[in-house]
Amino acid sequence: MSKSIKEKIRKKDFKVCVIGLGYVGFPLLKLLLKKKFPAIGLDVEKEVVKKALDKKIPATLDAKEALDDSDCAIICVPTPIEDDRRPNLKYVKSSTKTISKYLKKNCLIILESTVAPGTTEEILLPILEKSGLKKGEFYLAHCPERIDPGNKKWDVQNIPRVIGGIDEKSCDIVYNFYDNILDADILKLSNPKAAEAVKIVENAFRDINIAYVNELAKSFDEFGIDISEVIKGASTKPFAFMPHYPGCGVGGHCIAVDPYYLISKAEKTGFNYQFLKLAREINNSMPEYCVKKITKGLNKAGKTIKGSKITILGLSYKPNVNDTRESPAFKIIEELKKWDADLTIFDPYCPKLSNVNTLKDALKKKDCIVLVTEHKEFRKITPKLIKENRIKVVIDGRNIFDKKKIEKLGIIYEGIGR
Ligand code: SAJ
Repeated sequence: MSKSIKEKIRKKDFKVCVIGLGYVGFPLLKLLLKKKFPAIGLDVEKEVVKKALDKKIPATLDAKEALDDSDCAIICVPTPIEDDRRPNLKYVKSSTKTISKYLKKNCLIILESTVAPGTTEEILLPILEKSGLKKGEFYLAHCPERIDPGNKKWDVQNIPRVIGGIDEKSCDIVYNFYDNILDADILKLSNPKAAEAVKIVENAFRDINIAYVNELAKSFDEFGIDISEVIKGASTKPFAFMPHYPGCGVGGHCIAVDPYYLISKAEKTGFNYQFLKLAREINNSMPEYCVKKITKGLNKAGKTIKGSKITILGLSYKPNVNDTRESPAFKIIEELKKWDADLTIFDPYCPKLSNVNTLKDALKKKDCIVLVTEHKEFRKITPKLIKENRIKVVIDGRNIFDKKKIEKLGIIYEGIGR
């Protein structure tokens, strides 16, 4: 049977439904269509489906239309964390229940959303078996997404992937499927848990490394060491060092979220991830640390937060995108508001959340500017421009400005670790 499925895949006589048309599902759907698969997108948001249809991309709100005659369903829905930082699987569960209604023998079900190890076998498989089909009568695997929003070099087609199937046939057929759409290496792992763990381990690795330099930055502020030059120096080592950079916080729906999947999974078994938790604690402390630097900088100018005109530059969690999920900017703003700050907010990628819409207005007649997101537009802010606007204090939340030149103009500069 798997031979004929592989034949169907090879001939592109293989209908694929992509569930969830966000930053993961939409590029995947476009790639499937580019590779001439009869593919269709399924989403619950009218706007999302309309956007796809406006671009002549087949999409629907109707599960029957999307799934009834599909040979494969790929789940690319969000897996956020709750306020108590526990994983929220409601979208994964509801998508799987929908698939289960239309599940037929020999269908492929692939979970790409990031989940805790064990989710595919412990949550998805039982829901799919409610269809009446049993394990072995359909194919189920986890293939974690690795989309990096804004990355020009690595995209859905060329990013290497890993696959873990609930059985060997599932792994083999899903491997064959991806091999027909990707131009990238694909590694087969022994089970879904390993594949689920890969994604979280790679992102927790990044979180830990960022926490490492964030803690160093706090200490270097005490010691009068410029962490930027230390990282630059350490990066001259041609092996065994991987630079990460301190900042006013770690945002986004990957790095700031994924470690909690492992942490909450481990709590069920009584294991305590001290290291992961400490990294999250340090990174979550950075917005408050940034506010401390704002206070310090203003005090040096004989001012306090209350009564000072402060501009927040950037709301997105990372440069040159308009994604504000888990962004440290909001924690910084919340903290400053507690001190009655007179705030101007400017993010060129988030006009609706800004209260000015030009850099000129963001800088005009301000006492202090706080760089939170290193958008390319903010790299135009030269020491000369800062001086011309008679700004007294610069808080460099991403250490991108020229400290020496700014201080030479008699302007107070506070970075994160410099
Ligand atoms: N950040 C730091 N210091 C650093 C790097 C990042 O403070 O050295 C902060 C950023 O400002 C941001 C947050 O961490 O607030 C996350 O930044 P990110 O560059 O990791 O961006 P993400 O969240 O989009 O991460 C994605 C991830 N991709 C996937 O999960 C598929 C991650 O695995 C990638 O490593 C990352 O992109 C990347 O390298 O761009």
